[in-house]
Amino acid sequence: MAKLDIITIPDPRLKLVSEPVAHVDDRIRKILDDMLETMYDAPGIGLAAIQVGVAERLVTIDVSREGEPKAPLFLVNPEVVWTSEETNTYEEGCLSVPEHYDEVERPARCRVTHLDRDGVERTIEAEGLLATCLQHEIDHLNGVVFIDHLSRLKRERVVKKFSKLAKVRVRSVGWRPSMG
Ligand code: GNR
Ligand code: NI
Repeated sequence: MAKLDIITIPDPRLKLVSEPVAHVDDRIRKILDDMLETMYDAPGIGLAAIQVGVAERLVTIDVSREGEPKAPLFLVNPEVVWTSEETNTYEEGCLSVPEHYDEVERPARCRVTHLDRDGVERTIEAEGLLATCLQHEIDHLNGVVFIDHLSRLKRERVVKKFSKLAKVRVRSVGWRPSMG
């Protein structure tokens, strides 16, 4: 297993629509295992492959609480096939928007079909945090980040802050002692 680097906004790769996976093989299982390790290390409760720069429809999730047994989920080609009329508002965060949290309203319950780590077709009926997390991750596969659900004013503020941070990072990486 290997820990991967997580990309952050405004990296344009986060806007890509990820490609469906044709076959769940060892290459896919290796990416999923590396994603899970990266997610646990971050730590986060979910991760979409595009967050580690891989534009394929792969997601890992574990919403088990501290002290409880780990409950990793591996989802290949996940698809939301039903959502409830009733909605829920959660304070969401994202590993690609570090340390920014905001309320997002989404359907409270959803049904998601996917292939598991062995390529077997599965259906998940979810509510609560799992329902929110599934929708957050599937959004990533479609190039949508949770800040896209905020008002334009809020979103532009967040993007501006992270754009400035990215420039500071580029400047310090580019710095050489000989440059004075
Ligand atoms: O770790 C995460 N926490 C979280 C909290 C509320 C709603 C969604 C999430 S997902 C996030 C990890 C992440 O960025 N996944 O894409
Ligand atoms: Ni996210």
